[in-house]
Amino acid sequence: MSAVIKLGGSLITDKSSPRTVKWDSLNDSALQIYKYYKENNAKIAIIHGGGSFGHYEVEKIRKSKNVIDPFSTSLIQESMLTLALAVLKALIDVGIPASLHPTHTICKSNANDCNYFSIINDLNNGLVPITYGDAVFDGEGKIISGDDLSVQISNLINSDCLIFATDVDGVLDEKGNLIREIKRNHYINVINRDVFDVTGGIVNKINKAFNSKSNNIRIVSGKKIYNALNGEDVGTKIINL
Ligand code: IP8
Repeated sequence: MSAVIKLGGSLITDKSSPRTVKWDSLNDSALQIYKYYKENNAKIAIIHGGGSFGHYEVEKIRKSKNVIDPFSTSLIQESMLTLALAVLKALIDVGIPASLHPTHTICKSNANDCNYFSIINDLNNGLVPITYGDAVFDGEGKIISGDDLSVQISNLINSDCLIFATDVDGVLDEKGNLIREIKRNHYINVINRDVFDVTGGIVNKINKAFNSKSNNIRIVSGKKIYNALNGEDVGTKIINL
């Protein structure tokens, strides 16, 4: 079994407070991933988002300078590496052999322009690679979203599932009810809650998810990661046919 799991920034950080990790959610996610990993001897890649680290930093920079220059790129990278170390620690603490691959060390300008060799190599050798949404400087500062990285990695390894874990039950309609499945080209009205999400929020996430070839693509609550990995009908299923 192989799985790609994106831990959303809203799940693992407190978006109302700069640079704040939600340790309870992060530790709980780590435990669920460990359980699945152990039971299935699964190949798992973990990607995480920016939350109150990266997104906060980008917003701050955009308000004051309007461009992401080399120094700003460095500040964003530092904030994301700090969050990545927290994720690494949480995974190691529950017994997952996690290895960290900072995106700016493997990607040039976008998620299609990365060298995923070290991630694939770790996966093939029983480690659980982590990477994350990040900033790179390629003539100008650019933000690479963890959603794009997740889709790319899921396609590269032909993962059985691609799970986007968030702090809500899945994709919610305007009344706050869970949408159980979303098909390509079907018009939906969703709640877009994200006040600061420089990479586009839920609608963008759904559109990106359609690019994965996986058979089990879901946007789920962080409390249901284990269930989603086991193929249970939880959260919102993205039907990519
Ligand atoms: O939260 C964005 O990653 P995402 C990363 O996965 C930064 O879209 C640096 C804002």
